[in-house]
Amino acid sequence: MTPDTLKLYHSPASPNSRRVRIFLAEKGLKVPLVAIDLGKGEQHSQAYRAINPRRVVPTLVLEDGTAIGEVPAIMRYLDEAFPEKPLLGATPKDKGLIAMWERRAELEGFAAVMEGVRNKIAGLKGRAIAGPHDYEQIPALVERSVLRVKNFFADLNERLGQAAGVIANGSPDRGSFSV
Ligand SMILES: N[C@@H](CCC(=O)N[C@@H](CS)C(=O)NCC(=O)O)C(=O)O
Repeated sequence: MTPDTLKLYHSPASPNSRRVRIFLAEKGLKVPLVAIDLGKGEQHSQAYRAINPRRVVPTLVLEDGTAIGEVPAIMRYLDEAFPEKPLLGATPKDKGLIAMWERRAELEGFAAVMEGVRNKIAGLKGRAIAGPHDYEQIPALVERSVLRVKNFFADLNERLGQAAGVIANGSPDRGSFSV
């Protein structure tokens, strides 16, 4: 199997799609891209729903038609299918540490930003949560989201300071570099 037999359904402006495009670039993989226009609501079309009933991007489609949604799942598939340059860890310890930092960054940083954006911008009225169901915005969540993001960056800075120490001490540990 080669990367050109895969297809990544994505949107150029979507942060979740971007995570996968960055991952592909870091691994040096060229996967054919199919753009879904979220502004025009293409994610809700019958054609796209047949690929991903959750109506979100990104989706990775394999040669046999299997569709994998959810960014961490797509990254996991790519890292295991093309193991030459593992980005998610090569040993059980590294895999565990990287999964831990990845999940923290997603839950505490990425989700916090998304909560603020989706509850604020006019274009997402009635669509406060991506997916097959419509949810009204809750403006009060925006202020809390700003605080969550601030705290996330402060915590991240502290972590990066510790990781810099690990690098300086000459004991490289890939898990320490995953955020
Ligand atoms: N949990 C999903 C989230 C995917 C998601 O929220 N994608 C957004 C773009 S960043 C989307 O497709 N939004 C469509 C919409 O808002 O209707 C993942 O990890 O892939």
